[in-house]
Amino acid sequence: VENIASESDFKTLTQWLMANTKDLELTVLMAQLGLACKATSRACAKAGIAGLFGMYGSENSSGDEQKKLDVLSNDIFVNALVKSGSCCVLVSEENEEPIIVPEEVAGRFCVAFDPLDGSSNIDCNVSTGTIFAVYEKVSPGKLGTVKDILRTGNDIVAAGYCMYGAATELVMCFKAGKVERFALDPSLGEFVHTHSNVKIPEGGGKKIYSCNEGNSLNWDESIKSSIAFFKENKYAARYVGSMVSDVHRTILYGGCFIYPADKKSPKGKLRVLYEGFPMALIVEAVGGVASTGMFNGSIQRMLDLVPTDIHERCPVILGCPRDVEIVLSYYKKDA
Ligand code: AHM
Ligand code: MG
Repeated sequence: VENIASESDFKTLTQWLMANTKDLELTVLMAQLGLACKATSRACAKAGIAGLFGMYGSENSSGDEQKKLDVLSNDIFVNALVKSGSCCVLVSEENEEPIIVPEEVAGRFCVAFDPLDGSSNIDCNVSTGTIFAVYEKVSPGKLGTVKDILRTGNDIVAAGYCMYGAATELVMCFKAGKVERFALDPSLGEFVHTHSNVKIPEGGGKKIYSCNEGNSLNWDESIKSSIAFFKENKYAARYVGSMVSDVHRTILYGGCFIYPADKKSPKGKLRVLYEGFPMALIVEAVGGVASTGMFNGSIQRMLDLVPTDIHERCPVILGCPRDVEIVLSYYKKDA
């Protein structure tokens, strides 16, 4: 449902949250996530002027070298979430260990996030994004534990992403709910609600496949056959290299996004908790499919995975049912 805001009648993220969540603590948390997205958007927009491009000079949890904007955006999210009083455990791509929030300021929720995904695109001003998943604490007491967040994707209570592109857009969804779209109005400094109940195009939309074909020599036969099928059927190739942008396009235009396991990376590249799960939840909620493809001996629905490590990886095959089913059918045939 399109709901383009007029100059005199619009709904901000805070107004939308107050009208649509009965849970005050969750409202506070989502508003703080929105605030951190705005601060990150501001940092990306003025990076060239403020000297924020380039390396920071250290490595993150996965051994990737950190950029200045990786570190800054991580600080923005950690500070906003700890101060919100609504979180007990934070897992960030940029922190090797989970952050256990001190008891005095702890709340009910656990958040896994990648503060600035698409690092390779930062310095040349190509779109990046933030991805997040929210769980509700299950262990007793005020202090959270890592077990509160090492859970299947089916337990997620809210998930979303923010894209720092030509416009800054926030897309989010509460468990089993509708997917909502907000755009940052820079002059107002507020996220304004633009679309309700976002759906992937019926029938699959544009014929687009999205993957890093530079890895194709390492792919398994099923992925090779799938991409060959897409080419034979006149699909277009589109790959930004920022998961948020590639998934956002897939949701709005259709097609599929693939980051498979391959000979070099038998678990794939993307991380379960703060890349795979939140995107899988959103993609399913818009009517798409999110799978791992053949992984550990079977084809698995991504949200059914149970991570045992906070930085665990998984292969990702997601998008419209038309195209994901093609990939899965090759996996079934080759099994
Ligand atoms: P990052 O978290 O280090 O930025 O890596 C994640 C990104 C995703 O945004 C994107 O889908 C993928 O890595 C691109 O990887 P590649 O450069 O191998 O194609
Ligand atoms: Mg990432």
